[in-house]
Amino acid sequence: MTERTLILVKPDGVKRGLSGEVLRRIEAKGYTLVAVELRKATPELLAEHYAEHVGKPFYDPLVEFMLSGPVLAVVAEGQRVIEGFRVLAGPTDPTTAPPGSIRGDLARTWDLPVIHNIVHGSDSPESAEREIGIWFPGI
Ligand code: YYY
Ligand code: MG
Repeated sequence: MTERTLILVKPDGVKRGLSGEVLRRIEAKGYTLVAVELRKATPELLAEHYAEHVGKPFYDPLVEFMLSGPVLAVVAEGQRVIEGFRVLAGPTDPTTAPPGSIRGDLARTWDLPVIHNIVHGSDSPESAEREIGIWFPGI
């Protein structure tokens, strides 16, 4: 089934010049780019985007990190792209994310209060619809 997902290249990825590499991997897999926009997040937008994490120990450092520079907001479309991009990204912890995945190939763990792992990808059809509405209302 064709579906859409919300992908972010986080500030670490943008700063390290990896936006093009992430887009390349999305397109090489055969997914279609529907929207791509360099954006500055806000605390309000992040409270919506990361609603499930508000109040957790890593939430404040996560927001600070996500505000530390621009993010590349992307909507991608394709067959099972929500699950498929999560596999391209790899697991949350870049140290154990397998080689071949974005996080496994391009990120490592730093001694920081929050994990820097280059990309975000929606984790379910419900999350994808909600997150696309937050970042690209009216798309
Ligand atoms: O969906 P995903 O990004 O893989 O992980 P989430 O559990 O949704 O957490 C969002 C974000 O928060 C994660 O990418 C890194 C950070 N984080 C963290 O620093 N420490 C944790 N124990 C859990 C998540
Ligand atoms: Mg998540």
